Amino acid sequence: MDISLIKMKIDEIEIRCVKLDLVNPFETSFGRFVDRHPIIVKLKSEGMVSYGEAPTLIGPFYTSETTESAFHILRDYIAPVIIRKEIKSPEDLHNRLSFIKGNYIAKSGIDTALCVMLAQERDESLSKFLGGNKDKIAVGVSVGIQRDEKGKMSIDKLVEIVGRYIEESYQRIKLKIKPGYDIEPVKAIRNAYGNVPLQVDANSSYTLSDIKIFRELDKYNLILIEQPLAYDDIVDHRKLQSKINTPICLDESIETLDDARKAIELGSTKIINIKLARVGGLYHAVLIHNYCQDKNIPVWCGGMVESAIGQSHAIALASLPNFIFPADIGPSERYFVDDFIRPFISLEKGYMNVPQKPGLGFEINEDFLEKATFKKVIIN
Ligand code: OSB
Ligand code: MG
Repeated sequence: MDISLIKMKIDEIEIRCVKLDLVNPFETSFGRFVDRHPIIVKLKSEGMVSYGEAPTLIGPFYTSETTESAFHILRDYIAPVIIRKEIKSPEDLHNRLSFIKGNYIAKSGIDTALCVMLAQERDESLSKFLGGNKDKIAVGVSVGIQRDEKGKMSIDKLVEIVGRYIEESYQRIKLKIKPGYDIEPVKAIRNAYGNVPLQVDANSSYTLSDIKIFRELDKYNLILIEQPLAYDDIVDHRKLQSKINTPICLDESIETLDDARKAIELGSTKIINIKLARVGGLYHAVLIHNYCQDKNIPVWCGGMVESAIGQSHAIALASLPNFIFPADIGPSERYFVDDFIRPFISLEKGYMNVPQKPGLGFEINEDFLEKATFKKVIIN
């Protein structure tokens, strides 16, 4: 990211909590969701506007943050230190925010809006601004735990849904697993579809005492196992990695560049899921990407069912060279009944085009943004 000599005076910050209805419920080891509650941040600067997203969950189920906590941090701690200030670069922004401990998802809301604004000011696409060099990115799909009409977990339904995604040319399948729903779904997919690119995500639902399950999973040629153990652990992950062949890929445990460095040095992770919101936004996502590239650790771009605004930031990020494995980035129609971008972001044979227009590269539908909003504040 080139950080030379541009200055943006932030004239107005709009922070909105929005609700988006999902087309299908999304279930992981930490819960089942029928809608999403991210925060959309809109910045105004000298006649230009830009949009950021803090893709919070309604409760502290994935990380400790929530929609309300991020709204509070954005309104009461982030906005006051940047409103009517000249911001020179993403680095300058994060220096001003460094007094705020944690709260990475909240910070990503302002970071993404600012990066889009700076790219726009320089007449560059967000991808180019970040140092991206791909014009399309490979995408995979994260498939939640499936249930039948009676609410019982259903492997048959999972097999059917995965079949449809394979037909749609998704480049990799990721299955959500949890204790009691792990070997069986993996085995069923291998039996039905052979050696398709497959990985699993436990969202920190196991402990070291489950080693037998991981030894068993080791037989299925998985690309990786994502975040098997506690969200804040890197020591037990190292112990687990030393006992299995399948690469462990940390998600929840990596919130900073230092977390990445320590986990790599310890041998706790062989691949990193870089989720830009979880690491405080695009600036730190790029730093972690660069560090991992230097250490020969491949990365891929994770997602958290972002709106199209957040997906567009992720597409730009995933265009950087060390994003080796397919991304958890999806077309709007797979996730939401309606979304903020017109036309919907779409998928072509398992790839997404990286917009080359300046800034975000997509048009925002303000009418739907207003309709989806349940709480907002404007600071100027
Ligand atoms: O762990 O990767 C995760 C969604 C919300 C919170 C955490 C995770 C996820 C996903 C969604 O897996 C992937 C996607 O955006 O399609
Ligand atoms: Mg994950």
